[in-house]
Amino acid sequence: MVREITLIGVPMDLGQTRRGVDMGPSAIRYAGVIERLENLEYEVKDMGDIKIGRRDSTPSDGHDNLKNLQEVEQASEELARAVSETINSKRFPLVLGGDHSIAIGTLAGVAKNYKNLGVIWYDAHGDLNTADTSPSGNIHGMPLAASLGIGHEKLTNIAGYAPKIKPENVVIIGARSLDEGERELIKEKGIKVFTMHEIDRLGMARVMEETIGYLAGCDGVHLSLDLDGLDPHDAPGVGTPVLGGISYRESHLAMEMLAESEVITSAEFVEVNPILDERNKTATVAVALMGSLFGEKLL
Ligand code: HAR
Ligand code: MN
Ligand code: MN
Ligand code: MN
Repeated sequence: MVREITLIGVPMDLGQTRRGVDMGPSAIRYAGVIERLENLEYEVKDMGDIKIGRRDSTPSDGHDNLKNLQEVEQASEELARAVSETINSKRFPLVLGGDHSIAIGTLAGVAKNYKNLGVIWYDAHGDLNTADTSPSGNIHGMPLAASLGIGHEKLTNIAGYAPKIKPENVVIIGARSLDEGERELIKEKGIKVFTMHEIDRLGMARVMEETIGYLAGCDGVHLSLDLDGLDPHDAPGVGTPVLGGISYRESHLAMEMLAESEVITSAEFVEVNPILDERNKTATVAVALMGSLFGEKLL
């Protein structure tokens, strides 16, 4: 693992309608992310936050089912530049959200630096909607589709190229709330998904072994961890909680196995909403998982 980490905060809340997720980066910093990583002997630089536009500041100009499209597009371009510059300077980009729409910009910045990027999408949701299939018009339900080159050109073409990733290089872990259009896309593209059913049945150790094996041909692997992948008992501070999720312990095991395999080359932790949280529990969980991802050991 690269020993130099750059933190990039993205106080984005325009990819969905609940307020408060823009405070996610602050909550994660407050939960001690820098100290946690420095204790593991990483050199950590916090580049601060990407600038986010105002909610509803531009008319929808006909994109009826893509809320705040213009502002999401602008922030994604800026984030893509920051992430790519980080990788160019041989540092590990650790992106702090913000709602999951930020993955569009993160992946735009990451993928241009790899020939065959793998992605682990740790989430209750598939985030595979487009304006045509989305039940909400919320762009945080669309970033995986956009990164695959599916959806509105303003979202698929961030940083001037598309697609960012190939369907055969994606593994979704923790899915338990998929919309009809997402299920169809998963089948059509043959995307690898470990739903909660497989996690219950196989156990997290086997799921992670299979995930790491499945992505073995990739020259980099991005971890996109949506805190709502965890069970709401363990991570209550999220905008779209879904019962029956991955436990805190299973998530630690997953991060520890990723650390051991040394496959992860970039990461983002998203959807932390301190307004909906219980005493910053979800940000604290996020930081604890980062600890395991970056090699913290119990003994
Ligand atoms: N699938 C629903 C939609 O597209 C809900 C998406 C919820 N999104 C997130 N991202 N929190 O995973 O509107
Ligand atoms: Mn337009
Ligand atoms: Mn998500
Ligand atoms: Mn989610």
